[in-house]
Amino acid sequence: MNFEQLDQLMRVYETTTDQTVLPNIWMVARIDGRSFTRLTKEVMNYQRPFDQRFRDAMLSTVSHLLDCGFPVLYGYTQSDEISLLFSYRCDVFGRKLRKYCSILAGEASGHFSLAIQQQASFDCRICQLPTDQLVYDYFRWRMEDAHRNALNAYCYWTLRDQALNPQMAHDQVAKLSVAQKNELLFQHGINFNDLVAWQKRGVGLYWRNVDHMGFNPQTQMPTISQRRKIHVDLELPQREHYTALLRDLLDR
Ligand SMILES: Nc1nc2c(ncn2[C@@H]2O[C@H](COP(=O)(O)OP(=O)(O)O)[C@@H](O)[C@H]2O)c(=O)[nH]1
Ligand SMILES: [Mg+2]
Repeated sequence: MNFEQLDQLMRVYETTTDQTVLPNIWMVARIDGRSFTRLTKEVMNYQRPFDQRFRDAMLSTVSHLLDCGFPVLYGYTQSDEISLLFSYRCDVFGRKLRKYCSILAGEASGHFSLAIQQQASFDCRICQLPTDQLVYDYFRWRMEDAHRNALNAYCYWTLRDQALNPQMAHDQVAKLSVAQKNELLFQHGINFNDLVAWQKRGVGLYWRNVDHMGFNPQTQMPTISQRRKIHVDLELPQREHYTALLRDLLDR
C-alpha cells in the first residue's frame, strides 16, 4: 500500500464520526474547570466561598474566548464554568463539533493556566438550542444554578467555620430549606440579599461599541471613531430584565 492509499484508508476512520451542528440552531458552549474543587482548595488555597483572584482569572479567560476567532455574542461565567453563545450564522470550522470542543477547551486551559501560574484544564461541551426561548432558558438556568451554589457554599463554609467536618456540614446544608439557609447565614451576620451581585448571579461579558478618540496628523484635527470593546457586567439584571438584555444580543 502506498502513502496515498494508506492516507485514503485512514482518513475514513478519522472523519466518519466527526459530527457537525445543523444550521439554524443556536450553539452554546459550556466550558468547565476540571477538578477545580482540588485546585481551588488544595493547590491555590483560594478564599472561600469566593475569591476575587479566581474570579478575575475566569473573567480574563472569558475575554480571551470572546476574541479567539469565534463570533461570540455573549459570555457568561459563574463558579468554575463559562458559557459562550455563538452568532446564529456562525460557520467557523464548518460547525464541526469536535473542533469547537477541543479548541475552546484548549484556549481556556492555556489562558487560565497562565493567568494563575498553575497548570489547570477545562472540558467543553456544545448545547444545541433550536429556539430563542431555549437560549433565554439556558442562561436563566445557569444563573439560578449560580444563586443556589452561592447560598449553599456560604452555608457550608459557615458551618465549617463552626468546626463541623466536611461531611457533617454537607449533610446539614442538604437538610435545610432556602428560608432556613438564609436564616442560618443571618444568625452568623451574613445577609444573603446584601452580597455582591457577581457572587449570586455570575458575570456577563459582551461586545459594546465605544467612541475612540484619535488624531488625524494630516488635518491636525481630533477624530472620533467607533471601536468594539468587551463590557464586563458585574451586576447582571434578573428575570425578564435578563431576558431583555439577552434579546438585544441575539443576531437573528
Ligand atoms: N475557594 C473557592 N472555590 C471556588 C471558587 N469558585 C469556584 N470554586 C470551587 O470550584 C468547584 C467547582 O465545582 P465543580 O465543577 O462541580 O467541581 P470539579 O468537578 O472539582 O471541578 C467547587 O468546589 C467550588 O467550590 C472560589 O471563588 N473560591
Ligand atoms: Mg469543574
